[in-house]
Amino acid sequence: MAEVTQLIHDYLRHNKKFPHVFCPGCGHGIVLGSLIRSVHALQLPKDDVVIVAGIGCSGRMAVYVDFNTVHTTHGRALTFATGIKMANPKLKVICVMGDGDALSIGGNHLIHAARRNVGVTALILNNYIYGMTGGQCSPATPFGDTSMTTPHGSLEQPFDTVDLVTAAGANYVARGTSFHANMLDTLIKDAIMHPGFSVVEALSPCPTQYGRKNKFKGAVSMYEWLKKNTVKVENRKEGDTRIPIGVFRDVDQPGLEDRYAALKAQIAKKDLPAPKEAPVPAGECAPLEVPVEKAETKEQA
Ligand SMILES: Cc1ncc(C[n+]2csc(CCOP(=O)(O)OP(=O)(O)O)c2C)c(N)n1
Ligand code: SF4
Repeated sequence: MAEVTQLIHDYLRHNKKFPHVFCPGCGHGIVLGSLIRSVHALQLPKDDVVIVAGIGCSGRMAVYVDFNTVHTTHGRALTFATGIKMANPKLKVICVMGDGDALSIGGNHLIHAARRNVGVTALILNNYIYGMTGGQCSPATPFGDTSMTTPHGSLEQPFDTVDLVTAAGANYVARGTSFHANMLDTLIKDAIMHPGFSVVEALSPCPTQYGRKNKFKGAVSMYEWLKKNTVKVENRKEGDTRIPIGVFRDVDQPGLEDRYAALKAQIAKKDLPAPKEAPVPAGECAPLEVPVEKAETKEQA
């Protein structure tokens, strides 16, 4: 207990920014605890850590923690995070987003951060819904589930975050849940230390919006659901319909900031490879004849 109190004093802006906004039973507080325990276990100096967040209940994390923090606009957190990492690659930049933030308005930034493989950790808190704004459907809302904007059930298939960022090129991709807090600590620690773009999706119950609309009896039943409906990816057998959790991709491609630093060093040493020649078009090219209308001047008229 004393250790937890110490962590609260060390890592939270407890005397400035509390009480917090999280509803009773919300999974976001558990993910916040995991994030703090991970940074603490890695012994990272607080000044070397930057938390960048968008807008949403999940985005409030950036307000509560006592690191360098930037609470940005909805959907754009990854753009700020990319800039911070490129400007100062020695920082550990952790970008906290909800599923709406990361997959809907910010979906474009997510796939491009993965494609660029920039050295940022994206922590995506997936509660299957827009929590903060009253429970609208998100790109992660499961097919058939109810939300404020899908009262008869969603007709759309959701994104699979893991598949999406894996296909787009992220170096490290993992999924955990707020129920499996110890595993989540490990995944976040690994992600923070991994070079290149790392993504941890945390399935994190929203009892107030998603839970009520989808007939869960309360927060406890949502955690029981997570326990029953997930399986470690290494134990998954063919035909198992439970949600796999664990590490899905773990490769070591250099991050964008490393490739950029290498190029800068080459330029400084004037040690650049010759530029690639422009491709020669195949076949004969007839000069393009563009009809030019002669404008009549006043004198000619
Ligand atoms: C540009 C812009 N569009 C919309 C909003 C309104 N808005 C605030 S939070 C949010 C969605 C939050 O859902 P999510 O990102 O899943 O986070 P959660 O609250 O569930 O943690 C929206 C649509 C906004 N603040 N800015
Ligand atoms: S609305 Fe949902 S996501 Fe937001 S704090 Fe409440 S339980 Fe958590």
